Amino acid sequence: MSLAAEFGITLTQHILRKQYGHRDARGQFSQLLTQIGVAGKLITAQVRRAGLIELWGATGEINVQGETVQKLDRIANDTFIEVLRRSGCVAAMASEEEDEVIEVPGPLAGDYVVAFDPLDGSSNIDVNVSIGTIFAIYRRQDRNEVVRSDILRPGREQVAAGYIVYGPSTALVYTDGHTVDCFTLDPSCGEYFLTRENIRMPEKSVQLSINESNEPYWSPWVRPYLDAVKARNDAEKRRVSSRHVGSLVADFHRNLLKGGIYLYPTDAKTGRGKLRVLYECNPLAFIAEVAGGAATDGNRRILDIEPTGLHDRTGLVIGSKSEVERVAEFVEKFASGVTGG
Ligand code: FDP
Repeated sequence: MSLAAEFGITLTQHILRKQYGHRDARGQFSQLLTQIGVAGKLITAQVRRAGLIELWGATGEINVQGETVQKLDRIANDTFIEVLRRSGCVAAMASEEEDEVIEVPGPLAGDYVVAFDPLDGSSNIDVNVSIGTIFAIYRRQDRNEVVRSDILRPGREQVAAGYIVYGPSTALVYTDGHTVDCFTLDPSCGEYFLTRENIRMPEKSVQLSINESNEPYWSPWVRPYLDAVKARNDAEKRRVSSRHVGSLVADFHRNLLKGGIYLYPTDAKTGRGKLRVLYECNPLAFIAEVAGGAATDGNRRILDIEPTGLHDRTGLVIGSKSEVERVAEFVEKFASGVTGG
């Protein structure tokens, strides 16, 4: 076997293979996905050095070149924006780190709009725990100008979505609405290789991810739901395990591969959730659905939420379909005041 045949399929080869199935494709979508991969490599390089920079920064927050050490989430944000801006594929962007929409004017403006969280799980950066970039891709609606509805639109209109987890290895997962595929970055050659094709989220939910210290703010259905999940564990010999990284993207990635549910319920007093609709919940919900899972805010499908602001928040229940449906039963039961049984 030749050396080339021993390699896996690279991200670029996979994207091109898919593009050839669309005869009228002009290649801009493929180019955009490839450039997101490039941004992921650049951010990986920074994440891998973060511990070292932190050590240098500890002596006065100045790096070896005499510059103030920037926060990694700012670096990731600037990197993502600049790579996408130069790609020629994007007309506008919305980022967790930016108050307003970032428009790409002139000849560089492309056919797509991207909403992203440059570095999800940022409270885990300083302690060397997995973090990630999450992105949602839409086709722009008006060729001449960026309109409000290019950005503020329901997640069901996404044409692609994905995330890059910076963990023990860097993994890029994306969906084009047909399959969910995972690529792992080989640091020795700087290339992503296809490592999991057409991922299906296991129907059996074996992982439970929730920050239980939020209990004082929960709606009445949450505790009974968790008790029911745990009660079943005894009978079924510990069917689920609690696993909560505290980086949504890492928790989701694990549950996607192993089967599980992640919950960040709305605050019962304010009725507000913590997680952002446009660049956290929508892309992960799209991936979950394509992989056979589900995502709701408790009962309403995440992808049907009509956002009114760039940084709108929602409750999130995402994971194996049957488990998300079971949550909806608890929500309904407690909303209707039927609490017995
Ligand atoms: P972080 O605040 O560290 O950026 O919305 C971001 C997020 O992390 C998620 O990644 C994570 O799951 C969640 O918030 C954690 O929030 P709590 O600390 O309130 O549990």
